[in-house]
Amino acid sequence: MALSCAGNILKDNMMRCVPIASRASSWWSGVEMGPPDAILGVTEAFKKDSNPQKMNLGVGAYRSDEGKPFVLPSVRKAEEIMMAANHDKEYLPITGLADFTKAAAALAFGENSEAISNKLNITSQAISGTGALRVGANFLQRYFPDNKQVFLPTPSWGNHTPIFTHAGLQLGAYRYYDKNTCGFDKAGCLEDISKIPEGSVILLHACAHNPTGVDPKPEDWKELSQLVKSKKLFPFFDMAYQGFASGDIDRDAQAVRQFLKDGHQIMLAQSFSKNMGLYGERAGAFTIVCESEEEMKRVESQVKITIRPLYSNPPIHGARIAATILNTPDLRTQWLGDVKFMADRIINMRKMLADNLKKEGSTHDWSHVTDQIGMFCFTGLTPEQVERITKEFSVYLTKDGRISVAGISSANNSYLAHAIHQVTK
Ligand code: PGU
Repeated sequence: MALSCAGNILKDNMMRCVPIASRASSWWSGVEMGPPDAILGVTEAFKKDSNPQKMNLGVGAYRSDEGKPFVLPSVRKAEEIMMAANHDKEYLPITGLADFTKAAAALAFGENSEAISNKLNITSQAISGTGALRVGANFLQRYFPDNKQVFLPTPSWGNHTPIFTHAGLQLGAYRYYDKNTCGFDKAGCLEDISKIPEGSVILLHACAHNPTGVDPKPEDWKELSQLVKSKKLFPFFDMAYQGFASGDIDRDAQAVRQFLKDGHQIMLAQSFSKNMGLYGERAGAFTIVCESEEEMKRVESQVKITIRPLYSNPPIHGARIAATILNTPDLRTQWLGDVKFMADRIINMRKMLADNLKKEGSTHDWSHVTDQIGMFCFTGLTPEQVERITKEFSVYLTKDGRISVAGISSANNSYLAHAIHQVTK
C-alpha cells in the first residue's frame, strides 16, 4: 500500500486513497448547536448589550459598590507574601497542597473537630467547588455500594444535574422551596426525604442555598440530620458559600458540623471562589469522612486514582493564596473581616431594594428579599417577567427569577426596584 496519496487525495479510515470531495465536509458536521448555559450564558448576553444602565445579576460573583470585580485586600496581601517567598512552579501531588487541604478541612469542620484529630478525613484539593463535586460524583459512581441515586433539592444549582448525570449517576428530587411563602418547605422536605430509598445519596446545600437563598434553621438541620440517619442516606454537602450567608464562617458551617456530631460519614465539596473571591483561581477541596484511619488510607488511594486521569494534579496559585490566608493568623483575621464586609454589603443591598420597592409603590409582599440570605434572592419573577425586565430595562438574570444581590450597587438599586415594579405591577 502506498505510504502517501497523490494530489487532491486523502486516506480514508481503511487507509485507502480517496478524493477529498468524497468525504463529508467535516468530522463535526453532525454536531448540533447546544443551548447557552443557563447561568454563564446570561453574562454572554449582558456583554452584548450597549445600554449604559445595564445590570448583570445573573452570575453569582461579588461586585464592589462601584459595580466592579473585587479582589479581597487579604488576597492581595497573601500574593505579596507569596511573591516575596519566590516559590517554584513544580507539580503539586495528586491531592494538592497539604497546607491548603488541612486548613480547608479545619475551616469546614472546626478547629476542634474529632474527625480531623482522629484522621478520619481524606481531603483533596479540587478544581474549585465544581471540580470537587465532579470528583465526588465519579467516586460515588465507582465505589458507592448501593443504588447510586443522588437526590437533589428542588430547585438546585443548575450545574448539579449535569455534574452527576455526566458521571453516570441517576437523579432524584426532594421538595425544598415553598413558592407560596418564598421560604423553606419544611414539611414537604421531610416528607420527601422520608420516602427516599435507603442507601441513596442526598445532596445538601450547606448554607446560602442556591438559587433560593433559603436555609433551614439550626433546629431544622438537627431534624434533617436525624431523618437522613434513620433513612440510611448518604449526605453529600455542597458548601460554596461559607461566610456568605451570615458573614460568620462558623455559623455558616453549622449544618456540616451538626451532621458530623451526629456521626454521619459525610462527603463535602468546598469552594473558595466566593468567600475568598478566587473565582478564576479554581481553589476548592473535596473531603470524604471515613470510619477509621485505615479506611481513610484506602479511600485516599482511590481518590488519587479517580483524579489522576481527570487532570493529574490541581493548579497551585489559588490554593497557595488560600493556604497563606488561612495559616497566617493576622491575615486570617483580616480575611474574616473581608468576608463580613462582603456579606454586610449584600445584606444592605437587600434592605435597600425592599425599601425602594415600597417607594415605587409596589404592593407585593417583598419580605423574602430581606429574609433570604447569601448571594442570591429568588425574587418570584416569572419567566415572562424576566424576559420583559431584560428586554425593557437591560436587567440580566437567570430565567428562574434568581438575582445575584452581590451584583447590585447603591447607585443602581433604585433603578432595579423601578424595573421590578414595572414588570410586576
Ligand atoms: N455549588 C454551588 C451551589 C454554586 O452556586 C456554585 C457556583 C458552585 C458549586 C461552583 O463554584 P466554583 O466556582 O466551581 O467553586 N455558582 C455560581 C457561579 C456560576 C456557575 O454557575 O458556575 C452561580 O452563579 O450559580
